[in-house]
Amino acid sequence: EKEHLKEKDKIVNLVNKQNNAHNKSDPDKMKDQVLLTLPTVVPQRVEIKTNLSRVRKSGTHRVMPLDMTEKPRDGGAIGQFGLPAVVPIGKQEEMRGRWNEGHFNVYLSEQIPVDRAIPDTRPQTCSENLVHDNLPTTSVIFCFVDEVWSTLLRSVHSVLNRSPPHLLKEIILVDDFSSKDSLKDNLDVYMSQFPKVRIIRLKERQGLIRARLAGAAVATGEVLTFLDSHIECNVGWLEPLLERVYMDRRKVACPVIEVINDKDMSYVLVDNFQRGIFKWPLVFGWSTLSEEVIKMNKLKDSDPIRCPVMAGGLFSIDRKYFYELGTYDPGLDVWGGENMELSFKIWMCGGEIEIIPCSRVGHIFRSENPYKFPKNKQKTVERNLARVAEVWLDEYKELFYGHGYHHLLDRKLIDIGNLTDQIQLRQKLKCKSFRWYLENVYPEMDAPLVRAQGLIFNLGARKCLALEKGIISFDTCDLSKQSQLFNHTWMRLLQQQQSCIGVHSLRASVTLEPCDNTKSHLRWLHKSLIPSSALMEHLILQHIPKRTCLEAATHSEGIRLSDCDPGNRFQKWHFTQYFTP
Ligand code: LR7
Ligand code: MN
Repeated sequence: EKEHLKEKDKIVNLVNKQNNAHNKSDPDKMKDQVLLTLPTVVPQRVEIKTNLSRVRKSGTHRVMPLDMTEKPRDGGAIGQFGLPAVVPIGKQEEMRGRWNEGHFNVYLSEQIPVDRAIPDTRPQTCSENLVHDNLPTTSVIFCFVDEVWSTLLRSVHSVLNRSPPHLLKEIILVDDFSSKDSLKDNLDVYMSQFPKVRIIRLKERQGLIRARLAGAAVATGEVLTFLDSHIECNVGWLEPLLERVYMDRRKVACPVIEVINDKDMSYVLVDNFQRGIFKWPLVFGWSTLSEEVIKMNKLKDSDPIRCPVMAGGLFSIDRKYFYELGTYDPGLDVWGGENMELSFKIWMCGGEIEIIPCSRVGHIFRSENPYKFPKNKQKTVERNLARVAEVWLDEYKELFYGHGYHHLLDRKLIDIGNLTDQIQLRQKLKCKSFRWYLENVYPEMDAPLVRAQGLIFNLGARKCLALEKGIISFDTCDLSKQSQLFNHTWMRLLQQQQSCIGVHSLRASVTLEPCDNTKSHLRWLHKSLIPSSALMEHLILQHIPKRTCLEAATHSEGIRLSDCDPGNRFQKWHFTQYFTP
């Protein structure tokens, strides 16, 4: 109950902090905004009109009206207005045959107009929001590899059709060495009708991280807007993002990511009040703010939501700020982890990440990547995450490695590359610690630095382990004695200060060694030998396949290794305090 209340307070604090921070933007601009309520002050603001009916008024642009929802080019087409499309009976096989081209319904995507209308899913309250009329321009960057043709076009059209022309400086398509020649030739021809679209071709596969950097390098807009290449921008998507960046250049603004159904291509709106979070070992996820928090803070569904981490693919960032932050770690390969890297960098080095509910973009979520990884996918992502952990997590990197990534610590087997530049960058920017990040940005995160701590009590001997003058022995349990206090760390070390309990390689006897996270012979699993039991009892030496348990030696007052035996009380150990279930 108490814990629960503490949790609640933490969340409330966070949201309060969030709300305060909202008002802490650039003081000049805040003043500007206040002044704007007086009619005599010049800068004008434009209202983003929100109309919640499916249909929105069309613009006047001759080639591609700003928004085509009222009178779409082909009102009767399938998938029009974001409605589910159906594959005719006779086409089922063709549909299945083409699925793997993109790991979604490629057949249907081709039938749906490239400029279809989708429902305007913005919350009603967005209509009360105003934006400045002198917003910065943006370069929209799509990088892609072997993207499905129809989907790529729909992504580009949605930007062309639903972005105010004066704010859209250019669209940069970065082809990350696609293998299909047809895609290449057709794209050149097709895009030549749009002066704002530029195509960049990478000479070898770089992966999305370096592909984005290649796009950013040639961008001329004041703000960079990155998008995945299988998206549909919704009505009014751009202005609220640019408004946020304009108000404070250290704000990184993300749209709400809605779902384009991979099976029927329908546009599905998502729940409000979701934020991007991560769980160990650095796994991205969504989490909904609780009713309570929303009520207590009187959050409107159009209020920006601060996010500990971003999903990764869709965001606007001030171009110069992106470079001040040192962009992405260019040592990250192909896919994965870059969203964590940039998120930690932004927060720890003075910026903020927000989801802007008045900006909405649909994304096709696919079950598999439709392109090949030059190396194995898992290994690529792991290596990327290890780079992120080493540069940004400080002492908390043990939580990352300790959640299933021990093997990454063996640098003889896994080369994560040189990190000097990244570490120097963090120092140069005087970024805050990961502890600060956890306490201030993501206090709900469970991040105990060790798995268990305190006395290590032996059930058979009814005494506690003690370490005195470099010798391991038993003593009457006493919490006030430093010599009896140990940690069971995330690397599974049994640690007291710099000393760890290990095993002599030849004699198989218990010894003390300087702690070293890379040494597997110092790792002890703490668990029950009875399969269904939740109790942690036996301390099992991990590196010996035969499973050897730590046992209190009844006569000698010492400890030894023995074959594991679920019934032996002298092999059962308990710590004073556990941080893991
Ligand atoms: O080698 C590559 N080169 C590329 O150019 C690999 C990919 N790409 C392109 C690809 O064509 C696509 O346009 O990069 C873009 C992202 O790749 P996806 O669509 O395969 O990624 P995803 O949507 O599965 O994954 C999410 O996490 C990625 C981690 O690296 C990126 O950050 C993606 O941008 C990100 N997508 C989103 O945030 C959309 C919402 C998904 C969620 C949650
Ligand atoms: Mn994607």
